[in-house]
Amino acid sequence: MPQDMEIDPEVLSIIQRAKRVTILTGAGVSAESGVATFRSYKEETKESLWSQYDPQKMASIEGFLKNPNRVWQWYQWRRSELKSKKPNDAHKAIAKWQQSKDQRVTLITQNVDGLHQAGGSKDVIELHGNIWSNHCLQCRAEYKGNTDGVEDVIECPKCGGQVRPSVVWFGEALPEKAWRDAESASYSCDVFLSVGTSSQVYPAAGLAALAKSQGATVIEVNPEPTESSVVDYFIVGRAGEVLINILNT
Ligand code: BV8
Ligand code: ZN
Repeated sequence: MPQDMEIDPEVLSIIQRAKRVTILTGAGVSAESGVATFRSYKEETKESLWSQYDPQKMASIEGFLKNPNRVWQWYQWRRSELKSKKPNDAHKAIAKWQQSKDQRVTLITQNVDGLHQAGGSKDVIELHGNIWSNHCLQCRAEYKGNTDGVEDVIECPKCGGQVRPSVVWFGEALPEKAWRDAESASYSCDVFLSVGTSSQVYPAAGLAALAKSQGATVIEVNPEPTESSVVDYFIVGRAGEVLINILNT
């Protein structure tokens, strides 16, 4: 879909008339930076030995307790893959949009890659944590040591517990403040923009319905529209070109 793609003028005016816009992003926003999405994980990692592992099993407390070193090494591999990734047009467009004087734009992300911040975004609500931070499983103290090249699970200097990545694993509760901020931003928006997410992981996937229940217009940006029943308008396209178009029109 070329840069000069046409977004339905009616949808465009709804977005531009909005005073409060809440954006929820998923792995699709980082796809244009070359970061594997969860859905395309198998396809995009088929070269690596990690393709045989199910992300949902690896990203779980059960997975970590069963084989801490393997899960730690999986995150070290993902970090090494991410190191060379740069923020793309979608990240930069959202960061610019957040500077808008006449619209309050709140950014909620499911991504743990930190590319929104690298793209210039401030106040990013990270629902599922951040892969560049670590903390102790036992005493929850943040671990600030350098973990580059460390292949085995690190022992917490405070309590001897196991150090783990500060991401939210399946079956774990989301960070309280982040969830509260995400809920209130969804409750209090005119437009809820769901960008690059398959809307299958909860409770994040429930935020659009929250917004709709408060009268917001729900708009989805995705080259493969989801079947989500709460979406009012589907903008079928890639995040980078769609967001640049929204901003430039
Ligand atoms: C919890 C961090 C309870 C880790 C992640 C209700 C119903 C069913 C199940 C549940 C439910 N409630 C809870 C559950 C269980 C579970 C869940 O939702 N399971 C799903 C799979 C059915 N949820 C949980 O376990 C949550 N915790 O419920 O705890 C609790 C409560 C209180 C007290 C104690 C416990 C925790 C969920 C968070 C898990 N952690 N990540 C890590 O990264 O290692 S989730 C992870 O996967 C990501 O963060 C993200 O959320 C998700 C992947 O989804 P997407 O981002 O949408 O990516 P995906 O690949 O699926 O899709 C990409 C999309 O982009 C596609 O649509 C594609 O078309 C599009 N795309 C591609 N290219 C582009 C593009 N779009 C635009 N532009 C492009 N260029
Ligand atoms: Zn500890």
